[in-house]
Amino acid sequence: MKSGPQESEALFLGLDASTQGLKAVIVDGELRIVYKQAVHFDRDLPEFKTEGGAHRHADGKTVTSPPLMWTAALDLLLERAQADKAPLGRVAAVSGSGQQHGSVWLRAGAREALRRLDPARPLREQLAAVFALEASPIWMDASTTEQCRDLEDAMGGAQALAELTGSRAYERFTGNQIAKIRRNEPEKYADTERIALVSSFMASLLAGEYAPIDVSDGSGMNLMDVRARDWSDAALDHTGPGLREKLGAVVPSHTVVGPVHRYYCEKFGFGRDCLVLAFSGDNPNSLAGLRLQKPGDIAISLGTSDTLFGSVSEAVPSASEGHVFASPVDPAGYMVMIVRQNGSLTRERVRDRCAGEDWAVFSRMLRETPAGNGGRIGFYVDEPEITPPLHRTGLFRFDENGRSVDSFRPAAEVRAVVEGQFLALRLHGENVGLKPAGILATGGASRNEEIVRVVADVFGVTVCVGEQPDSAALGAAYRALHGWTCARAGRLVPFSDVLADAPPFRRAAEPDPAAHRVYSDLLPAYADLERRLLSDSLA
Ligand code: 5FX
Repeated sequence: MKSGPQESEALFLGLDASTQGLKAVIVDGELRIVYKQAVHFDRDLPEFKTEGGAHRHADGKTVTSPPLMWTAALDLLLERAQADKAPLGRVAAVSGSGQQHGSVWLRAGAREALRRLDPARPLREQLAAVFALEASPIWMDASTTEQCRDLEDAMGGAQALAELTGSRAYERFTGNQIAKIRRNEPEKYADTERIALVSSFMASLLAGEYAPIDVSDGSGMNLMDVRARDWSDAALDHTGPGLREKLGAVVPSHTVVGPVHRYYCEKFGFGRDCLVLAFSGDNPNSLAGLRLQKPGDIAISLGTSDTLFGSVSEAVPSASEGHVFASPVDPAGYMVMIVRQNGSLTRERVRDRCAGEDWAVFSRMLRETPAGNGGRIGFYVDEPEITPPLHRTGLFRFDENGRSVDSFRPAAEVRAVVEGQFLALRLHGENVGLKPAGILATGGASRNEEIVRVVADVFGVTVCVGEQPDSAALGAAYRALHGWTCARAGRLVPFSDVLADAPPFRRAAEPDPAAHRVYSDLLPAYADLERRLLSDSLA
């Protein structure tokens, strides 16, 4: 970043309102982290009686969180920062991240309450009465299957809805939650002046004004035309009357919401010209935090579930896999996200059964077996799979002729689980238009060199590794810097320009062209077998 003497003092705050807590990361103009703080909802705000930040209801499907807890957490976090003498006065801009899909229902009068915030009284006291719903539905909620089917029917089917909004109907997506509340609690729907996402609600607290929803988090609602980057009238009309007004505008992710409210200046020492930038969802912010700004930049997070997300230039939405969101860092681009349920725990089960519970043995078996496993293919479905939607669990193994077999020898089993996972990510990534240019592997399994080698060979690109703890909060801080830079320049500055000083990630594996060819040749057979399993699973 080019900076004058004053600018060199400027700092950028990223907040992350996740399911379990609220975090803050402050970076300087060279992207160095200068401060971190966190509030843990269960531990630090026990009066809200959450478990993992949420309330699971007796029906087993409804999951909510109290928005007043998120409100109280902001005061607590900033009090802690102030007690630590964090340099809040030098924060030039703040942006943030919220768990995706969750909604905050604000009644008539909430806007006035936000505008009138009084630094002499805590937020929770001043805002206790603004919520039309005291329990906000969050992303873990699975109670809206009926609304999902209704929406898909009304929009011409799952693929048509995906074409329009970037995803088929998902229970957790906000539009379906809105449709349920509108039907079950019409008086609360009527009483609601603004429906915010968790992200835009947190931005509203800081700005003391209703903050718009950004296009990237707005893509997780089944309500936005993902290409036009505006609400879809057809989806809105189906979901509830007057919804465009209740949702407010949907804006590019680098939009300035306004200056921080004087509440934060007087109480915590923020500068009066500190800007609030639009907040976004946690996955979009992680994309920013992992610096995946160019089409083809991908991250694969190898955790309990394996998640792939990356930047693409075209939207190729699919009803059977993944999500297409508007990009949080490129107003003309998109991001795709694919989640595979059977990740680390599935690898671990195979390790325990076949490699004496030892990762070193697991790695040796990978080293000693050939790429492509002699044509053997396995599907290890310990839990119902999300991508592809395979509800039948079990272990399904096929020999080189596509014949179902009961077992593989241990080393072939080890190779089959790893290859199967990455072939699936490649296949489903390609189905939503992903053309990888480079991969950043994160999460526990990215420390295993042999696993990373399979990733490089399956995708045919260089794999870098690097941990980026708190990537959503960090991404929000980077976006604060980006939005602030654009505001000062009076034009869109490419996100890559503000990341120019970021240290590179470590290159961990280069693809072997011969091995990559083997996988490319194997992929059609893998796709056929997967189709077979899917149709058997539906039968
Ligand atoms: C994404 O679609 C999800 O539902 C989750 O990753 C939430 O964003 C977690 F906060």
